[in-house]
Parts: sequence; C-alpha cells; structure tokens
Amino acid sequence: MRWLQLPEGVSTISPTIDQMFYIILVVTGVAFILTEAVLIWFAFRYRGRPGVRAHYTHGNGRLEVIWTVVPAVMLVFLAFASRTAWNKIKGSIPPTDQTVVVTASQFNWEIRYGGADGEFDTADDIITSNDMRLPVNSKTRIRLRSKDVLHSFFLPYHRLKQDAVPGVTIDVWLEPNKTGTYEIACAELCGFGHYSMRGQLTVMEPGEYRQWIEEQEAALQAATAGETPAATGESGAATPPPA
Ligand SMILES: [Cu+2]
Repeated sequence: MRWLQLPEGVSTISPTIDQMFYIILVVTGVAFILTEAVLIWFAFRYRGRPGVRAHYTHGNGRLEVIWTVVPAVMLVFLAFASRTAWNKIKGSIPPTDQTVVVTASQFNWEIRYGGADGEFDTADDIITSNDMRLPVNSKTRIRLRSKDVLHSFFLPYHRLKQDAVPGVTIDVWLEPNKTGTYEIACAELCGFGHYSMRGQLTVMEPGEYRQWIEEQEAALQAATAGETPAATGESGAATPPPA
C-alpha cells in the first residue's frame, strides 16, 4: 500500500529507522483494530434491552493475566529492538569526513563550514542561510546549536531529527547515500514564523561539493579583499561576523 509507506530513505540509517517504525506500526495497528472491534461488538452485544437483566461479573483471572502478559512481552521486545537501533545511530559518532555547524534561530538555519583553516568561528568561515550542501556517501558531523529557543533539526528523507537547545552544542552524524535536493524542516513549534523555518539540503557528488566549497572560499576572499561585493544569490555566502 503506497499511501502507508514512508518517503524514500536516503541515508545509511534509514533502513534501521524504517524497520523500527513499521514493526511498531504493525503491533500498535493490530492492537488498535482488535480493541476497537471488541469495543464496538460489546456495545452492540450488551446493549440495554427491555426485559433483559444486567449480568454482573467479577472478572476473569485467566483473561486478565493474558492481556497483561502479552502486551508486556511485546513492549519488552520493542524496548530491546529500539535499544539496538538507538546504539547504532546515537550510541557513538563514527569517524567523520567533514564537520558542519548548524545554528538555529527564529526562523532560520545558519549553516557554517570551517573554511580554509578548517576552524569554526573564524574570519574565513563559509556561512549560508538555509542552504546546506554535503557530499554523497560521506560521513558528516553536524554540530547543532540554537541562538534563542528550542528548535528541532529535521531531515525527513534522511530520518534524522534532533532538538537544537540554546546553550549546548549537540552533535549528530549523517551519511547521505543519494544525491538530490531535500528538505530541512524545523520540527519544534518555535514561534510565529515556525512554518517558514525551512532549508534545503543538496547532496552532491564529492567533486561538485569540493568545487562548491572552493567557489565559496574564493567569493569570500574576494569580498574580504574589497574587490567585489559579497557573493549573493542562492548560496548566500555572507561576510563573517566579527570575531
Ligand atoms: Cu524552529
């Protein structure tokens, strides 16, 4: 059933997340349909009828044990299964090929690359607004920050979602395995402009990605040297903030 499916998964963690999602969907879906069917059947079967006296019962010990033990066993199974997925994805960050700093603010994603020196918060940082580029089949460490309130960095197609919390830097990692342009959404109601807090992640071939980085560096150098105004447009490379 196409309408029941998640959007295409385009990162290495997608299969793990999707598997957990579908297992939980089936377990809760079957339980929901069964209990609703019993509820409707009982409402019909035991409805009030003239001349029929209500029957009082003190319950059924065996039935109660069954409907307690079966869900308990299922929940323990789900707990262990999700523990395995959690450890694989959140347990530790594998060695990564590049680092990007993402700073959330009302209502914008600031994407920061280390620039020529590879150090962050220096004059040669490449900064874009809502425009993130990453190479395909390569691991990236994303350092999440927030300037004002709680936001949630959400890459639905990459199955990545993480809160951005003011005052702390939270590291996540990502390995996209398909090129293309995907949505970056804010998944935490963060104010009146929350709906407009959208960015774009472009996953590129490694060569294209390096070329883009070099172009941004060149534009920044030119802007700093005062030869040409800062590059504008889609990539939105801006002059770095004062140190
Ligand atoms: Cu937000």
